[in-house]
Amino acid sequence: MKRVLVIGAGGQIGSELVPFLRKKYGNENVIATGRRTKLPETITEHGPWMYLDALNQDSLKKVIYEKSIDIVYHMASILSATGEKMPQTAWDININGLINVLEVSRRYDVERVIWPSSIAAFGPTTPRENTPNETILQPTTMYGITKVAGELLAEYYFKKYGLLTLSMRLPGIISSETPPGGGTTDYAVEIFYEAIKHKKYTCFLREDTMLPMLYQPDCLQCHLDFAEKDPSLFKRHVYNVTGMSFTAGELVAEIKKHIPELKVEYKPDFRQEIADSWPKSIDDSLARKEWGWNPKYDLAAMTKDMIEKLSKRLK
Ligand code: AKB
Repeated sequence: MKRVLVIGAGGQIGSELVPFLRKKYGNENVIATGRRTKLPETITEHGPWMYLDALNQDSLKKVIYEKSIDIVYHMASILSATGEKMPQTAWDININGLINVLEVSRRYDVERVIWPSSIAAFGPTTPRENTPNETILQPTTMYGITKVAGELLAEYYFKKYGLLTLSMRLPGIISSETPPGGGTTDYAVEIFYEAIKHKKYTCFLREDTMLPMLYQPDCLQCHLDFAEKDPSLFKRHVYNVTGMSFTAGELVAEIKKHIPELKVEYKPDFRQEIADSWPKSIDDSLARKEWGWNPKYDLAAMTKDMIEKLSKRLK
């Protein structure tokens, strides 16, 4: 059985990725680690977990060596909006953390390192509609700069040392367990909480802002596919993935089918400029063709499922 390390297990994706991977690899074989966010009981009660700071190479070495890790998921990251407030911290966590993970992984014979990139790797000079996998990467945010640098760094470790590195360029992730923090696409999660709790929401992006998104179950499947699929299927190290694209107004209209009383105001803030520099929609045909990416959720199915899950949880 594979031994898996998840760095950043307290985050929006990590907190659901750990239980998902434990179903596949067994509770004891998936080690959850965190640094800042408290790990949820769904993680700490069912399998191994510990404090780990990816900026500390010695503690990374210790856990990868002692636990004979085969697969590393490096999920710890500062997102786009926080990155604009603290650019140097974003560089430190996103890049110095990543190079430590890559360096220790290649020294201790880790089989695969899976590290999410983002649509933030694209910028205003990239074609914004149906953005191809291979295209111009000139981001204008610090977060985006760390994603482009990270993609190149991960590929370098493959070319130089043969360490298999795989990255998906994630769009906004919509999920019902752990809210995201510090991103530009966060509105698409916040709105569900506010719609259910208060029937009103003030959106920090304009109504006509269109962004690509992905629902958590599809996101988790993508992470598992990167660990499980035959390496020969991957013809590149970075893949565009997407599940849907919608404007803030289209999301509101869809939620109103379930919660007609919802009232939304639009008050764009500094995150509007970030959103305007990103693609509206993504071409993920290479992921579909090369390793069988096949997301299940569209806007209607995601909205229905989010409202059902969150309504139960918030009660
Ligand atoms: C963000 O909004 O910063 C992230 C992302 C698209 O990578 N969700």
